[in-house]
Amino acid sequence: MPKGDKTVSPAAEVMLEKAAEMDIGTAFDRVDEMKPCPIGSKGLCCKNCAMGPCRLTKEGQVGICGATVSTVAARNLARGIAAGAAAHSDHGRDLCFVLHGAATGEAPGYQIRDEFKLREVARDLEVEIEGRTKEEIAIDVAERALAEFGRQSGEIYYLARAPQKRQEIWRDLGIAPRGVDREIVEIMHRTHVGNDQDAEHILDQGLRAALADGWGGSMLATDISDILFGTPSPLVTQISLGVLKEDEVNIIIHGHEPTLSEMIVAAALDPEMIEYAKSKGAKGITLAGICCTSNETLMRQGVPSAGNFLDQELAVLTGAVEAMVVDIQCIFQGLVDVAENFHTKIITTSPKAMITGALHMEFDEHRAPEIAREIVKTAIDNYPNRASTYIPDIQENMVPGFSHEYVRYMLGGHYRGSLRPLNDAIMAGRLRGVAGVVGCNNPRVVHDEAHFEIVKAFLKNDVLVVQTGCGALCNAKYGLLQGEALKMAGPGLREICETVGIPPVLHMGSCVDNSRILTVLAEMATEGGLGDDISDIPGVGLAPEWMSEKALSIATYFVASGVYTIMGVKSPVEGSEAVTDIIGAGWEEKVGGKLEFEPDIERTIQKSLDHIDKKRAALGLPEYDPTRFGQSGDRRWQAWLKAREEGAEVSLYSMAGVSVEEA
Ligand code: NFS
Repeated sequence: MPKGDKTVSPAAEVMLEKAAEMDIGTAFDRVDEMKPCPIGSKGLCCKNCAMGPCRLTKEGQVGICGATVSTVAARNLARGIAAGAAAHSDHGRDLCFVLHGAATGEAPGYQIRDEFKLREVARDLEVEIEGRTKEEIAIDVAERALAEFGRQSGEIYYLARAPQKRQEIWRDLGIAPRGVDREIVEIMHRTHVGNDQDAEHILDQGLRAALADGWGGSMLATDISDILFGTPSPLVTQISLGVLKEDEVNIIIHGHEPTLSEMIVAAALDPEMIEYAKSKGAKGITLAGICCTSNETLMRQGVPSAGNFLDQELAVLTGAVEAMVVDIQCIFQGLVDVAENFHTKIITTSPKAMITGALHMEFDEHRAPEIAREIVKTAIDNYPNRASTYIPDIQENMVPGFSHEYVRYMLGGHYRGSLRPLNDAIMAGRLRGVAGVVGCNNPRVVHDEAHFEIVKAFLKNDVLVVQTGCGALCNAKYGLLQGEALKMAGPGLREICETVGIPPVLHMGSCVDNSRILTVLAEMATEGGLGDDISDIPGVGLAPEWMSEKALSIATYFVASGVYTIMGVKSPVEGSEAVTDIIGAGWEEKVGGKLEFEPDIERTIQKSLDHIDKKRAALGLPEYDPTRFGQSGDRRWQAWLKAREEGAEVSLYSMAGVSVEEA
């Protein structure tokens, strides 16, 4: 395997060499052995009934029921969106149950950590606040939120958080969503054999279900996580496989829901547990996260991250992991096979996700602290079984935790928190625009390469980047999520970041926290100066290494909210020109955003910058011109610095309206 062919991560590179030496297969190898089906990968295989599967290979061909290429491709895409929306939203639902239990006392160990946010959410869900205890409010919030998932008619409460114009677009198109459960069921119904057979109409329901996820299930997941575990604010932590320790019990928490991982964090910090670890010969207990569990715990608790999606098997290969504790989503079944070569225990915990061959220790929020302690103890008991280890000495600092509340606060202060300075910076041209770069890794493309290259190009071009999910973890590994990355930023972006005191790439959380990006976009649109809808903002959304159905749902709700969204890797509807047009030009005409699949990194960057510039021009903003701004201030400021360096006696006060040349 030529160097750099599989990953740009030095730590992953080292571990892949180790895997090859030990003859242990990982996803990086399996991807070579498994050639994708040329029909299914283009969206042209229909297996929705037992007359088939019908494999359509060319335009004009139809299935046994007469379904056309566009109908089949649209149905497949819609089902992908439904599955993704279901995954996010079911995660949100479980958090509602935990909030309910925390308020009634039935879920000991959980508490309401952010009462301010609880009240804010209560207001949005029309729950009475005055004269009530936080527990009383929380019970109603949890019940109202649970009812949102199954809302049969009308529209979900949080749609009101979108700009007025956006809400009207949704209503006019008939895609303002009811509860996410209902919208998902409707996709499954419509795509059953012999039902909805118009590609555009099928995909309208895709937009509606995705909106129910983004502005419903996912947004509730974010809000309720913040209420229970605290709204994130920036802190410093570390990332990459080097965070594992040679002489400590290493426990990796992997998956998505913060309910279990927060309890494991508490158990691992318990002095009694640490003593127990010492009694087994370890110096202590190290926790590290993978995937979105990592995002949840690093931004709230500062728990270091071992890496992103494709790092999961590599972490086990270190031989230094006593237990990998997983809950739901993005967990490779292959972990069990890799772990068989080591002492590592793969511990499944969710009643929704068992893996054959793994140790199942089922989680129950009613006994959460107790179960978490049992799991940590199991890991500690496994420490003496450790054989040789191989931990790459590679790690990087990162600053996660930019919740939209914190972004508002850092830009406007405590009393007048606002996004005004952000809008002003875009209007002045210091920032060319904004980009959300999110989503997975996919072994079909070089691990982390697209995330890294695209974000570096954005920084150079004065585009402020926000990241979530495995994309955020990727660039954290390469040092972009810290102040030092400012050296890669263009002059205007650098100036803004230096003034506010932020890195040029903002970590906004896990994948359900893409809802935080929606909130920021909605506030930017209503703040003034950048039009009056999300689709007016000079910004783009990208998922350059996507692989999951969740990513399809996220992309679709961004598009439905007005964002031009580009996904990498390959198009799942490549086989249908008609469907490619519907989600492209068709959706752009309907909702102002479009969905494109673009595997080429350079073209992705160019398309993104062109779109940002097009939106700037439509708003009548000055053309982007990096020469107008200095490294640390505008040209006048630079001139002043230079004059001082040369020994000139120029007062800073003379800067007010008077150029240095004049002074
Ligand atoms: Ni998102 Fe998070 Fe990662 Fe992709 Fe999986 S962990 S929910 S789906 S792989 S970004």
